This record gives sequence, structure tokens and C-alpha cells, in this order.
Amino acid sequence: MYGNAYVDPENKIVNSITANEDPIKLAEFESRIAAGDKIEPMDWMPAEYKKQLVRMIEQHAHSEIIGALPEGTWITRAPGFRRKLALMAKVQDEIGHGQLLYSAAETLGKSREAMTNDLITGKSKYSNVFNYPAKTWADSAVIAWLIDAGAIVNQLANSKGSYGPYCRALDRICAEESFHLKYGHDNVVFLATGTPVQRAMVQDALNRWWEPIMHFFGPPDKESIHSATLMRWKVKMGSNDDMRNMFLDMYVPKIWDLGLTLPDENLHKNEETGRWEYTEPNWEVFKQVINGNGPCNKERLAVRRKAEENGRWVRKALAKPSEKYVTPLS
Ligand code: FAQ
Repeated sequence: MYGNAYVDPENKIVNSITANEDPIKLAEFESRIAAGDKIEPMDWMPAEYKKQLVRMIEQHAHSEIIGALPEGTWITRAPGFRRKLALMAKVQDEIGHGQLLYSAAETLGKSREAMTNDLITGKSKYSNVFNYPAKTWADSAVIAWLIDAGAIVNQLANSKGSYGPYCRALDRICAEESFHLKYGHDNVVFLATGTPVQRAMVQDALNRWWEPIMHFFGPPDKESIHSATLMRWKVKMGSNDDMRNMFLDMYVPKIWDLGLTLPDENLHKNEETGRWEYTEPNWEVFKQVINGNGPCNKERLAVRRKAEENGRWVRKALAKPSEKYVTPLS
């Protein structure tokens, strides 16, 4: 399905991380993966498979929760009642996706409290794109169209992957994201075909969001740390470059059709290879952003921390009596 999959030709990476596994169980596990079986929570799995799944699903869950924040800032300022309702529904959906994904990660033994704690203390990552401000209404339109589009490209592929609970969550998420994408596209078309001021506003948003969107699919395959393992065990069904290429293939023509431009003079499809060629985005900027130093990282985590503090009494009220009242026994 995907043209330029990243490979670990001599299986060096996977052999080194499975050295301590029972070889018979490992072979059985890998033959199930090869046959396209779904792995379920109670099934035997290599420790590294579990660790990688927790890392990836947890980061994905955090991305949905933090991802609601840039667009969420536009709920109070959306131009018109109908747009406000639509944006509120979208933001609620994103939070719901976070809940589904936390539940999927919990099946692997990490508690939600531990995941939330790792997010608010800055230990866990979440998607780079949500560390940028949504300066104008056009930013919210570009996010809803193109970031949701990028998310669908990635998640539709991975929903055919090997871990049952993650795949089932992705099926549901993709159905909702495809509606978000239509909403975002409608908003971008409205602005792109509107007054010169509206058109300039959407072009400006696109110019600012292009590099973060290129970063969104992860570092180039040759620099990706986890792809070889994740692809061998069918957690990731395409490499970072494959996904980026698929996104460019589907959406650059649609952007150009609207008469909008992209801030990369070298962007074009090489018809012989079928791959898009482009100026490499600045990967140093990417590293800074995913490691806590983007324009909005501190603000995003501060909001999440405040929500955690403000909601503590609700969680306490809903807790089992045995957890709610700690009665001294002696
Ligand atoms: N941002 O070895 P790789 C959404 C990190 S949901 C931040 O290539 P991998 C919905 C990576 O974690 C968006 N960090 O990593 C929505 C690793 O660091 P670590 C989220 C990134 O896992 C829309 C290091 O770089 N989607 O948008 C990023 O094989 C609108 C090395 O990288 C998912 O999470 C990044 N972009 O591939 C919500 C989908 N890229 O952990 C609201 C599931 C890489 O070693 C509004 N995840 N890193 O410290 C995946 O498909 C993969 O995890 C990738 C990264 C493709 C993101």
C-alpha cells in the first residue's frame, strides 16, 4: 500500500530489543501479526510492543486534549452563531477522542492519573502543531481542514494495525475527524472566495501553519527512531515520509485549486517517482517545539494543569467510597 516504507533490513533494531523474549512466544506473536490478527489486552506481547503502544497512544491522547485548546480560543469569537455551534461540537469531539485513547492506553496497564501527570509535568510529548497560536479565525479554519486531514491520513492507515483497542478507537475517531475536515474545508473555501481581506487572512494563516504541518508527520524516515519497530509490528502502517507524501498528494492540489499558495518554491510532485519534493522544513525548530520550547508550550500546559486542579473535587466526589474516605484503622 505504501511506496517507500522504512525498513530495518537486517532486523538489527528489533533483534536487539527482543533479545530477552521467549523465542517461541515471540515467533507465535509475529506470525499472528503477519497474518493480520488483532492483538488483544490479555494476549502475550513483547515488552517493547507494550511500551511502544503506551508511548504512542498516550501521546496521541494528549494531542487530542491539548489540540482542543488553539481552536477552543475561537469559540467565544467565532463569526456567527452557527459557526460557534459547529466549533463547540468539534472541540467536544476532540476531547472525546482523548478519552477513547486514554481508555485504549489503560488496557496496557498505565493509569489515567499517571498519564495525566506525565503530561502536566512535561514528561510526555504531544503533537508539535498544538504549540502554535491560533491568531485569527482563519487559523482555526486551517487547523480544522489541514491538521484534521493530516490526522486522518495517519489514523486511517493505523486503524488497520495490530492492536485491537487502538484500532477500534481509531475507527470511531476517523469517522468524526472526516466531518471536522469538511467543516474546516468549508470555512477555508468561504474565506478564500470572500473579500480581499478574508483571502489575505487565510493565505497568511496557511503561510504560518505550513512548516508545523510538514513537521506533523514526524522526522524524515532516516531519522525516525521508532518507525522500524512500529512498522514491523504493524502499529504504524506507513512511515513518516509515506504519510507526509500521501497528505501532500491529497491536499496540495486542493489548496492550489483555491488559488492559494504555499510558502515553498520547491514544492512539486516528481511524476517519475510519484513522490513530492520540497524544501526540508527546519527540523531544529521541530525539536525545540516538541521538547517544550515552542511559542505556546508553557501556556498549553498551564491551562491543562489548571483544569486538573479545578476538576479535582469532581473526581473526588465520583470516587469509590473506599478511595474517598480514608479512615484511620487504628
Ligand atoms: N509532534 O521515531 P519517531 C490530531 C516525536 S491528533 C510531537 O518518528 P514515531 C487530532 C516522537 O514522539 C495528532 N512529537 O516517532 C486533532 C519521538 O519522541 P519520543 C497526533 C513528535 O512515534 C486535530 C521522536 O519525535 N497524532 O491532530 C512528532 O515513530 C485538530 C522521534 O520520532 C498521533 O499521535 C510530532 N508531530 O512517529 C486534534 C497519531 N513526530 O517519544 C485537535 C499517532 C514525532 O521518542 C485539532 N502517532 N515526534 O520522545 C503516530 O502516528 C506517531 O507517533 C508519529 C511519530 C507519526 C506522530
